[in-house]
Formats: sequence, C-alpha cells, structure tokens
Amino acid sequence: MSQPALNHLLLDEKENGIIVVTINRPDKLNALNGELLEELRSAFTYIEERSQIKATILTGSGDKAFVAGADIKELRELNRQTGEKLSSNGQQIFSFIEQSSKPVIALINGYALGGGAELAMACHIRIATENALIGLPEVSLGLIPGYGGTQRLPSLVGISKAMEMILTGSPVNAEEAERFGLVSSIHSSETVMEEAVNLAEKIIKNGPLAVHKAMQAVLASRPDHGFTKEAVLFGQLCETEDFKEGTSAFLEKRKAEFKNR
Ligand code: CO8
Repeated sequence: MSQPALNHLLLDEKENGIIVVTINRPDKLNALNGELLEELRSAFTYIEERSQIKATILTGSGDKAFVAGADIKELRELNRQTGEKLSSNGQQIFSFIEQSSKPVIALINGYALGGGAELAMACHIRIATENALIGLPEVSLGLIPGYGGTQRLPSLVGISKAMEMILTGSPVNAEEAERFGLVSSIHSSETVMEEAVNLAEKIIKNGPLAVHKAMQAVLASRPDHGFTKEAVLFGQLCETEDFKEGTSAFLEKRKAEFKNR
C-alpha cells in the first residue's frame, strides 16, 4: 500500500512503527480548509490499514501553530444548509480519528484554536509546548465550535470551565491547560518530539488489541448525543448577520460589531 497523495499533510513513517503527520499550511497557521480535512481522512485511512504503523503523532508545521482553526475565508461562504453539512462532515472525520484502533498523540506546538483545538481533543493524548495556546474563539466570529468541541471539551475539563472557555472565547496557556486536564504534559519545543516518541513507544510495547479495547472503553465514558445538535446550531448561526460580520471582521482585520440578528 502506498501513501496517499497529499498537498497539505506531511507523512513521516519511522521504522519503529510510529508515523508523524504534520499539518503543513504554515503561511495560514495551518488553518483547516476543506481539502485539508479530506486529506486527514485519507491519511488516517492509510494509517488504519497499514499494519506496520502502530501509533501516530499529529502536529503542525512551524513553531507558531498546531492549527489556528477552520479556514475562516471558507467559512464566510456558508449558509444554514452547507454550514450544518460541513460541521457534520468534520465531526465524522474527527470521530474517525478518535475511533482509530491505534493511539494518536496530538503534539500541540503553539496555537490550537477553534477547529484546531477540536482536532487535538479528538486525539487520544495531548502534549504541548510551553508556547501552546488552546481555545475555542468561535463566539468572537458569531459562531460556535462545530467540530465536536462543545461535546469533547466538557468531558475533558468539566462543564463550568468548558462554558467559560466557549462563552468567553479566551484561550488557556499550556500551564492552565495542564492544570485543567486538557493536556497531559508540557515540554520545551526542543524536546517535545522526543517526548512524544517516548510516549508512543511506551504504548506500543503493550498488546495492540488491549490498547485498542482500552481506548474504546475510555471513550465509552463520554455521552455522544450532542454532536447532531451542535451541527444543527452551527448551521443556524451561518444564516445570521452576526456570523457574516464576525468572519468578515477577522478577514478585514478589524473589530466585529455584532447586532444580535
Ligand atoms: N483561517 C484562515 N486564515 C487564518 C486563520 C484561520 N483560522 N488563522 C490565521 N490565518 C491567517 C491570517 O489571515 C494570516 O493570513 P495573511 O498573512 O494572508 O493575512 C496568516 O494566517 C497569519 O495570521 P496572523 O497574521 O493573524 O498571525 P498573528 O500572529 O497576528 O495572529 C492568531 C495569530 C491570534 C492565531 C490569529 O491568526 C487568529 O486569531 N486566527 C484566527 C483564530 C480563530 O478564530 N480560529 C477559529 C476559527 S473558526 C473555527 O475554527 C470553527 C471550527 C468549526 C467549524 C465547523 C464547520 C465548518
């Protein structure tokens, strides 16, 4: 089986059974456009099918960002129907990553915002660099998280902190993220990849069937009934003036003026 052709992802398959997947759109802080999302699906399908691969490390290129969110330029074009559809399609891709039979470690090297935080939360373990900033700023664009963030964040940090993060849109730094249980450890940017590899090696020494069943059992602790609701609500916001204003303001590099309609 050969690697899929990819424009925005780099796949580095090591001999020890670990693959490093790097999201590679550094000029846009690795923002997730539609093509990139589909490439994530292809890459994780390849990883699932290739028996030599035992664990994945997912990171962003450059030292500034893991992923700065969904591509706001593409979001601006959405309407109610396409918004709901895109949200539910992204949810499916992230759930596919979460349901992978092999562990996925998110190495958060800088900004993990919006869809980027949601992608990291769909991974099984998150570790961060000291400069990581993790948050769900969608409300500042007149939106809500639409790739499962409203469902995964509360199960990681509890309802009150999740509400605070989602309603203020303010990010947490690496230390706060570790304190709230959003990441499991923090490392310098020089050592973080080595730490991720050590962690993956420790896991893949164990029985792969047991590792897979353990991940399934842990994930079964989270209720999954809110994902559809999140996509519907996301779609509803895509037909509001506030959403047009929020996304336009970001692209025009100005402050949004919301009108509550
Ligand atoms: N989308 C598109 N372009 C982006 C994004 C993004 N999310 N983030 C950064 N960029 C671009 C900038 O526009 C800029 O491009 P250009 O050079 O062409 O002007 C380039 O990346 C570099 O960014 P900045 O100049 O802004 O870099 P700064 O260091 O000044 O700031 C920040 C870094 C603070 C990260 C800033 O870029 C920022 O605030 N980015 C947006 C963060 C954000 O709001 N993310 C959430 C997006 S919404 C979302 O993720 C929804 C997910 C759910 C979708 C569900 C269904 C569709």
